[in-house]
Amino acid sequence: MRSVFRAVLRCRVLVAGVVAVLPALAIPMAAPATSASANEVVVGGTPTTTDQEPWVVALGSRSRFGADRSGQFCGGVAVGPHTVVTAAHCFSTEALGVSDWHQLTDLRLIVGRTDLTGTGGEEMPLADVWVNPAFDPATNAGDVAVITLGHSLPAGASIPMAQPSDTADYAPGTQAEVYGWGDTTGRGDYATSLRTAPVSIFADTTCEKAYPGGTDGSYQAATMLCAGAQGGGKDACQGDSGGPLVVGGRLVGLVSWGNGCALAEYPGVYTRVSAVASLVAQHM
Ligand code: 4AZ
Repeated sequence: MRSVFRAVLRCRVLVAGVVAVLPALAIPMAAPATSASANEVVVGGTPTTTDQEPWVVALGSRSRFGADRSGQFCGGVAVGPHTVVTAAHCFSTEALGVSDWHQLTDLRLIVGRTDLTGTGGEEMPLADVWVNPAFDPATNAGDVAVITLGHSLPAGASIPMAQPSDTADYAPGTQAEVYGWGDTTGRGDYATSLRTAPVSIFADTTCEKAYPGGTDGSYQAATMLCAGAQGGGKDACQGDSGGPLVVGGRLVGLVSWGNGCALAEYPGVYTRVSAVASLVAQHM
């Protein structure tokens, strides 16, 4: 698998052939829909804008992912004037095609561009990237990276990270919002304009039952949380990785992994921000 998009294609071929149950590994590996996602809009429901949610940012490389959507391949979240958090797996060799992000010379952070086919907002080079050395691609635990920018983001463009003391604010059943420019159907239909979907925080026991361990990853309540909709139909998907899950104006999760997209029995899994907030703060 050489790129996110090729991986998606490969899996779609698989799906077309047989109903295969193949788990998704983080961003580069798209899981086939077992059946449910055919008519579902994944990052669902509604368009939004970077004017309304200025802390939602995109990572792009035109040379690797094509120019039509500003090269977008992952999301990210501004958490400080010079700091963006995203998923560690967005910086994997599988995603970037090179082992060191410096080699992808047109890698940019895209800020303030709701519509990726336009030229609004700004494209910024990355000054530095800290990829969590403890990220475990087998379980997907610790899926966080911190990007430092050479110059400031627009004032007011950041969102606070949830802290361990905030955990009661997103108990199971709480509504959250996920944001991104990723696949809207689970069939490789990438959005050109920013979208958001409401999802519910699920109980850790539900997440553990869905992902007891195996090739797709294994759910670890201490460092992950999971969210979805009753009956499926609302979820993050390929291309949303690294983007925000927000409750009450706080960043509680980063899109990380899951089996397919929007399937009732397989919720989306997120990096638990409160578990990595102090680690992120050390790299700000
Ligand atoms: C991915 O591959 C991915 N449905 C992101 C989110 C989910 C699955 C896969 C959750 O980037």
